[in-house]
Amino acid sequence: MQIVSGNRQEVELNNGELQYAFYAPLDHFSTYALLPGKFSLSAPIVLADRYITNKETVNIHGTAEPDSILDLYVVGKNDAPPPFLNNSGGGPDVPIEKSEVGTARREVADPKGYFEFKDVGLVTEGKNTIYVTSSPKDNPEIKTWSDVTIVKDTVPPSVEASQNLYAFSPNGDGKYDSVDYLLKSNEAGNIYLSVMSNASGATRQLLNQEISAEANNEVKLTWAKDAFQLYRRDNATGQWILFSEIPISERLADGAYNTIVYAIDEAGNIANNVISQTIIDTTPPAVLGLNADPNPFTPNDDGVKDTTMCHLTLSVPPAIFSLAS
Ligand SMILES: [Ca+2]
Ligand SMILES: [Ca+2]
Repeated sequence: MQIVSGNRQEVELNNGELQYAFYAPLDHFSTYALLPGKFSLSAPIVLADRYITNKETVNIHGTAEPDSILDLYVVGKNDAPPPFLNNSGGGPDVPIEKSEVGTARREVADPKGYFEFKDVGLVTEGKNTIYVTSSPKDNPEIKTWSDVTIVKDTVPPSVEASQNLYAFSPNGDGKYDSVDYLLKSNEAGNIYLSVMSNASGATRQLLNQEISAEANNEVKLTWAKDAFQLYRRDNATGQWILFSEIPISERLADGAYNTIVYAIDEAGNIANNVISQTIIDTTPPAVLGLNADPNPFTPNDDGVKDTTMCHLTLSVPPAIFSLAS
């Protein structure tokens, strides 16, 4: 192409396509070897190895025009956009070395267009936007770009767990046959609930359940005689809907069971444990003693020892008894 003084070359956005535009004063006739009217440069495809992370860095990779020059900008949620976004055409961008936002690095797409930026530092807790611009090797003025959002989260979730009974008797008699646990995490991720048995002095895991959870959305786990049942609330009605069931194939011994609840957020941060105890007590109360006074008594209305006072001593399990009121 013949260089003409006073010309202007730009890339313009027309109908969603970037087009190369060449302007020159036509004060004389020359023969220009112009490129076809459209200049095609596809925007890079930008991917990350993690989109929510509790790490300081992330790996960015993708594809771009083969051999194109790629610049990377990391912009924190409170930072101004990178200079090239403020550029309204003409003039080069602020050189990346002098960029005041985020960090910047440069790579070259390989002959097949693949590129990778390793260990890109995230600049802020929360949302980080990573921009990758692509320019042809010999034409840095022409730029396309894509971005990807990475959330850095180093704060552990907090989990809440409560139960409606501290002791129950899963024997199918219709009384205190199950216990409900309500579980909630303040962040999206997973809630984990394990039930440990200490029967016969050996610690054994009865249940180790991973439950996917939305932020502040309660789930309910019911421990009954034959199964652990997981319920979620129906969004429309608010009713508990049975979601899954884990059968219990053994008769569980009376005694104390520990439940341990914790949560892991989507970035992998782990909540503190909430540890609680649940007692299984299926032993019916037995009459341990009966004392009558007077004994014997003679209910014959003769006015002598017609009544008696009975004193019963019962083996009512104190835990059940206190909850029965
Ligand atoms: Ca978190
Ligand atoms: Ca019962």
